[in-house]
Amino acid sequence: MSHTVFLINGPNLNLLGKREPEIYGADTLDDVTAKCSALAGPAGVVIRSEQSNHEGQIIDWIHEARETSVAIIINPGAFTHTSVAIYDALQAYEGLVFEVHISNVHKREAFRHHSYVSARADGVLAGFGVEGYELALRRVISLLG
Ligand code: CA2
Repeated sequence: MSHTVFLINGPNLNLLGKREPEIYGADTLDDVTAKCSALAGPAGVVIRSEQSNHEGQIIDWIHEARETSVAIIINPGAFTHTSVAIYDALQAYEGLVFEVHISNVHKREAFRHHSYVSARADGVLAGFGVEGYELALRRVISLLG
């Protein structure tokens, strides 16, 4: 039986690979999804990948994941640092949660140092570029056994 892992990206990450490559690299979100799907396939995992600039949409996807997905890999973008609502939605989700940040948020402005999501996440990756998504997925696959 195949497992679904829900890859959720938050605001402005639709610009990945199109702006600020010195911070976020040259890969687009489609490239990230393709790389994760290539890694997932042989492990019997299916990737569902979505991006939204809207907090409520992200919350709706987290609720949907309660019924459909064994794990969530989430880069909540700037909502990381502001959203109690995304934290609450993740608290109601029982599967694995991995938080990914492309940049090392701890090396950046102080307002990026706190994450509401980290208090729920099973693991946090920051500063591994877009490879962080694949590293999180490797961990999910390993934990699924
Ligand atoms: O490092 C990360 O992945 C962040 O989650 C990215 C967010 C930022 O607010 C967080 O503090 C750290 C910003 C996403 C913006 O994405 C862009 C990608 C390419 C070009 C412009 C913006």
